This record gives sequence, structure tokens and C-alpha cells, in this order.
Amino acid sequence: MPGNHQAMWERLNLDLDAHASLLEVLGKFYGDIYLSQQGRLQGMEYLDFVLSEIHGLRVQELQQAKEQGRKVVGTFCVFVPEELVWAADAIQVGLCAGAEAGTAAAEKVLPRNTCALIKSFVGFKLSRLCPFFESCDLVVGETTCDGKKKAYEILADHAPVYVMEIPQMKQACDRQLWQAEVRRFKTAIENLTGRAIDAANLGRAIRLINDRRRVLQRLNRLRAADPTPISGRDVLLINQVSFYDDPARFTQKVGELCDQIEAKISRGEGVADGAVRVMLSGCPMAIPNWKLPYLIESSGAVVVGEESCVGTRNTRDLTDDSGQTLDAMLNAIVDRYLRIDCACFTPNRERLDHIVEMARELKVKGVIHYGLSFCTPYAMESFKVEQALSQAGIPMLGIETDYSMEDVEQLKTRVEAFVEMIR
Ligand code: BJ8
Repeated sequence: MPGNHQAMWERLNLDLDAHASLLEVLGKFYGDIYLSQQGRLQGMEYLDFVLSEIHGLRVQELQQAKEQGRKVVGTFCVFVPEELVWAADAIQVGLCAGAEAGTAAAEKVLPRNTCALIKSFVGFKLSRLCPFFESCDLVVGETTCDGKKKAYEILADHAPVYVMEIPQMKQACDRQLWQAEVRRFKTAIENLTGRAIDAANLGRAIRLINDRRRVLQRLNRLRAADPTPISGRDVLLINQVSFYDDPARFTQKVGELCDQIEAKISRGEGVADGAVRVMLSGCPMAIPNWKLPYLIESSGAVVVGEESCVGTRNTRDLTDDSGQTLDAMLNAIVDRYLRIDCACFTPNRERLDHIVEMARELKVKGVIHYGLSFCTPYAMESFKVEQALSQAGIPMLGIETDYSMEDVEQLKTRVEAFVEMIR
């Protein structure tokens, strides 16, 4: 960590020793997995810098914004309509944690057989490890899976928590429920910030967030080239950073990176000659969950797409920006978010169609379905995913794991065997 942010972390009441150990592990992990890659694009230096300052400069920016009266809103799910947060001049940050630190504290209040993602965010809060969490004026949960839903009850004893009700189906009555929830959230954000959300500021926020989605769509189109010009690990990192960096800066920097990628493609240069193209699908990989992509990319394959909330599920759909009135904009938000095909929905046919369509477009040889251990929605759906892919003639490997390193050797053997089979 280049800057000295000790005083800020102390003010945020972090557990300084535990936090220092976390940063040390993170730095080593990042060096091994990211900085060791050959021939990375120059534009990735921005991501390296953001990562090296993950708990530093960005958190400092949040503190400065708070001093000027702006609010910080933390979220765990791509279902929370961030346009409303930005419209009220608040700042949204993703809090989904992808590290094991804090698990021991989490297991004191949660069953052990809870998915690693939930344990991680509860553990981070209870262990005072995350400066983003500690910067939040409001933490927004949502009723997606049972584990998250119940975890927010526990979090509510430690942070200001607001929970959005997410429908489980997509019928007319579900849309009505969701529409009411989006409006209730708008009021909550207005109350938090003391600022009214109107057509002018919401229109600006829709454009801001759409621009970020567009640049990620461009990145996804470019990486689809054969040979692929950028590693899956790097694209995952870019998606992860999109959840907490300033959206306008992020869009500009990733745009510059895309220009470099275009030049690389025109020179016919790839990042992993002879590597087998695969796609990841399933549970989100929150930062710093890089275990599986790293294993895949050190087993003779390259990841060319992520069907995940830290991937295309979050960037595929734009919010219609043609509405002129506040009502039209709110309706566009309702419709855009209701297109998300999370496994928490039933039925969820769209997801199967998206996976097959994506696998075909990306010309992958196989799909690796990633489920966090104890995640029932994605584990249950993986059977249907395998069936749909098999009907399309695309092999799938199902992996269930958590954030620990205990199963790395075993996973590597399975991934290598799969890559050899589909080669
Ligand atoms: S829209 S995927 S971000 S809920 S892995 S906590 S489902 S037990 S993360 Fe998600 Fe929103 Fe859906 Fe996306 Fe539960 Fe499963 Fe754990 Fe999960």
C-alpha cells in the first residue's frame, strides 16, 4: 500500500492489526496472480494502482465526500438500483466481500454451512476489517437468497441497514411489487441525503451508469476476439473494481484500455497462445476471489466470458434513457432491473438461454459452472445449465468451492482434466 492511511483507518475504528495482515495477504496474492502475468496491457496499470490503494485513496475520497455532506451507500447485490443513489448525489459502493478473513467471527453468529460470500461480509463487519463498510451511512440488503435475507437481520445490529424486497417471479403482480419497492427506495435515499430525486438528476445518473455499462460491454466485445487480447483474470478484476471506483473515472480509464486492446487486436496479438477458450458461469466472484480463474488460466485455458453478477449479468442491460419524466425514468429502472436473471428467480429460463447464447457467441470449448458451497439457488440451477449446454453440444464442468485454499490441488486436477478433454 503506497500511501500512509493509518490515521484514517484508526478514525474508522478498524482493527488495525487484523487489517494490516489482510492487506499483506492481499498484496502477496495480487502479486502472484496478477503482476506475474506476461505482456499485460499498459492500461492495466490503472487497475494495479486502484488495487494497491484499495483501502487507501478511494476510501480517502469517500471521507472527503462525506465531509462535504455526501452520503455513502453500501450494497451487496446488483439488484439495488444505483441510479437512484447517484441521482441524490450519494456514492454507492459494492460491499460483497470475497475473502476468508473474518470467517471465524461470522461463524459465531451464522451456521457454518452458510455460503462464503455471506460469511465474508458479516465477518468483515464484525471484525472491523473493511474501511468501505465503516464509511457507509446506509447499507442496503435485499431479499434474494434465504442466507442473505437472514444475514441482514444480524447486520442490522451493527450497521444502519435497509432491506429491499425482491420478487421471486416475474409476473405482472411481481412487477407491481418491484415498482413499489423502487419507489420506497427512492424515498429512503431522499430521506438519507435530504435531496429530492427529480427528472434532471435521475436522467444524469442513468446516463452515468449506462456509460459504465457500455464501456464494459465494449470490453466484453473486444475480449471475444480470437486470440483473446486480455486474460479473464484481468477482466474479472476490472468488473470487481467497477463496484467501488468512481463511475466517471472508471469509464474513462477502461475506455482508454479498450483503445489499447483494439490496437492489440489489429496487430493480431493474443494473451494466451494456444489456450482453450472457456466461459465461467454462476455465483459472483467478489474481490479478492480470484482462485478459480487463476487455476483455470494456469491449466492451459483462458476465460473469455463471465456469466455472473461480477460480469455480464450486471452489464448486459442498459436502463432506457429516452424517458423525459421522473415516472418514465423510474419505470425504465423497474424494467431494467427486473431483467436480471439471478438464480433466486423461479422459473429462470432466461438464464439458460443467455448462457447458451453467450457460449456460442464466444466460441468457447466448454463452460465451468461456479457455485459457492452451500449456495442452493445456483447449485440447483447448475443441473439445468448442464442440460441446456449439453443439448447445445457444449461440455460443462461444475465446481463447488469456497474461499479457502485447501482444495486448490484437487480443483486444479479437475480443471486440467476438463481442459484436456475439451481441447
Ligand atoms: S442478483 S447472484 S448479486 S443475489 S452465492 S449470497 S445467492 S447463497 S450472491 Fe447474488 Fe444479487 Fe443474485 Fe447477483 Fe446467496 Fe448463493 Fe451466497 Fe449469493
